Amino acid sequence: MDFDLAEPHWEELRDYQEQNRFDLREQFAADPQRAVRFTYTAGDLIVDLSKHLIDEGVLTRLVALGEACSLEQRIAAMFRGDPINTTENRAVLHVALRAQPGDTFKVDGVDVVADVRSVLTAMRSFSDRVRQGDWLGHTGNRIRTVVNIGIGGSDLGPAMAYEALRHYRSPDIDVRFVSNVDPAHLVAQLAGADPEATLFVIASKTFTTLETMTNARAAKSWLLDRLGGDESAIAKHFVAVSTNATAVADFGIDPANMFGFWDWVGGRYSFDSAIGLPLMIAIGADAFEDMLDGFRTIDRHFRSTPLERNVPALLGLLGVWYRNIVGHPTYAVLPYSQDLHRFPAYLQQLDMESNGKRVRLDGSAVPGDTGPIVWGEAGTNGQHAFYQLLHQGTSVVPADLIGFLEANDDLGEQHDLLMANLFAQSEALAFGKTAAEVGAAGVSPELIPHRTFPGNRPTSVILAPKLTPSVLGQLVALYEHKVFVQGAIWGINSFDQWGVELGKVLASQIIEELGAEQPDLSHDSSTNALIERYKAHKRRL
Ligand code: G6Q
Repeated sequence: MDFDLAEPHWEELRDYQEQNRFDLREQFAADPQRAVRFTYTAGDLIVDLSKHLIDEGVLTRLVALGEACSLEQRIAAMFRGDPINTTENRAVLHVALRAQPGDTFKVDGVDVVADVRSVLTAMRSFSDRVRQGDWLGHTGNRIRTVVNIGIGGSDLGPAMAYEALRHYRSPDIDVRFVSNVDPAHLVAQLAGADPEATLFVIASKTFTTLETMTNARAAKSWLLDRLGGDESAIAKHFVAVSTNATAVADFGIDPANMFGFWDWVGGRYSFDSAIGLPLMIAIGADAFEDMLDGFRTIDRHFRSTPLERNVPALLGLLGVWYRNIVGHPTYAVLPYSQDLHRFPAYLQQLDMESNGKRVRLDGSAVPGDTGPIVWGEAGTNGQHAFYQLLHQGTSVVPADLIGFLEANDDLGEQHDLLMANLFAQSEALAFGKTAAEVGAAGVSPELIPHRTFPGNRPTSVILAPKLTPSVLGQLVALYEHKVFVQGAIWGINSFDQWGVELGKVLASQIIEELGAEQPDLSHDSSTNALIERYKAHKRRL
C-alpha cells in the first residue's frame, strides 16, 4: 500500500484519535492491568509502553496499517537480501554482519556469511595482537593509543559504543576518535599521544571522504615528522577499514592491513562490521562477539514475532502515530546512563539520515510527514536543562527513557538515585499535577498556574538488566529495526542519503575559491560577501 493519508487505514486512525480521549490518569484508573497489558519483552529488554497515549484500539489499527503496508513482507525482503535500497540498487543486509556460522544470508544468490566471518577472524587476530602487545610500532614500542579517523557512519557508532562499554575496555589502550575537518579536532585528540605508540585506524567505506582523507593525511605527516620521515613506518602505524582497496594502497597502507566490508552495509548501519575495529581493540573480540549476539537476538525477534508483540515494530508504529496522527514533530531519547551519553547523537544519524526523506520509492512526493527530529541527552543532566519544556512547554515531545536494573559502577546507593529520577520523570510527565492538587498543597493562588503540570506527556520506558556488550547490541538493533519499520510505512528509501550531496559539491567549489588569488565568484550576494570577508581577513594574517 502506498503512503496515502486518504487511504482507509490512515483515515481510521485519524477518526479514532478524534473520537477518543487519551487521558493517562483516566486510563490507569480504569485499568489496573494497564502496565502489564502494555509491557513487552524482546531479548533482555523490557519495554513499557503503557504511558503512551494509546489503547488497544490504537494498537489494533496501527498493526492493521503495518499489515496493509506489507510490513512483514518488507522485513522478509530485507533479510532475503533483496535490493531494497532501490536508488542505489543495493541489498540492505546489516543483519548479516551478526551471522553465525551455519546462518545463510545471500546477496545476488551468493551466501555472504563466510566473508563476514572471515573479516571477523582477521579483526580478532589483529586486535588480539594489539591488545597483547604483539603488534609493535616502527620503533618496537607496543601500541598505547589508537586514533580512529572517520566521520558519520564511520565514527558515530564506534565512538558511541566505546563510551557505552567503558566498563569493558582494556586499561592499557586509549582509543580516541577524530571526525571533524576542523583542525582543532585532530590536534586536540593527538595531544599527549606518543607517536611511537600510536596506531591510526582510517575508517572510510569509500576512502574518498574529504574530512577523513584530510585528517588521515595530516595524521601521516604528524607521524612521519616525529619518526624521522621513514615511510616504512606507515605500515606499522596505519591500518584501514574500507571497501576501496585501491585507494587504501595509494594512501600507503599495506592492503594486508585493510579490513573490508561491503556495499550492502550502509554507513550508519556499519559499526558491527569492520568499522567496529577500534571498539574490538578496546573491548576484545569475545566482548565484541557478545555484542553481535545481542544484535542477533533482536534480529530474530524482529524477523519472527507477530506485529502485535514485535517490539521494534510497535515502537516504529507508535512513532507513526505521534508523527502523522497526533502531530508531534520531534521525539527525545533520554538514556539514564552516562555511558550512553553519545547514544542520542548516534540515533540522530540513524533515524534522521534514514527517514529524513520527502519522496517515496517511486519518486512521488510524500503526502504527509516522515522522519521526526530526534534529540536528547543523558538523564539526569537533561533534567536540569530542557525538561522544563518537556513538562510545561507548549510542545509535546514523546520520549524514550532508557535505564538499567544494575550499575556497572558500584558507588553504594548512587544508582538508586539515578533510577529514582527515571521513574519519577516518566510518572510526572504522564500524570502531571492538577491545579486542584497544587492548591491543596498550599500554593498561593497566583502561583497555581505556574506550578501546574498538564501531564499526559507520553514516554516509553526501556529497561535492561545491565549495560553489557550484548545489551548494547540489543538496543542498537531495536532502533535500527524501528527506523526500518517507519521507512516501510512511509514508503520511502531509508537507506540512501542524497540530501548530504549538495553541500559537499558546493564546498569543493568554494575550497578552490578560498585558495585562488582573484576568484570569479558567482554565488548569491550573501555567499559572495561571506567568502570575500573571509579572504580579506586571511590576506591580513
Ligand atoms: C551513513 C552515511 C555517511 C557515511 C560518511 C562516511 O550512512 O553514508 O554518514 O558513513 O559520509 O563515509 P565513508 O565511510 O565513505 O568515509
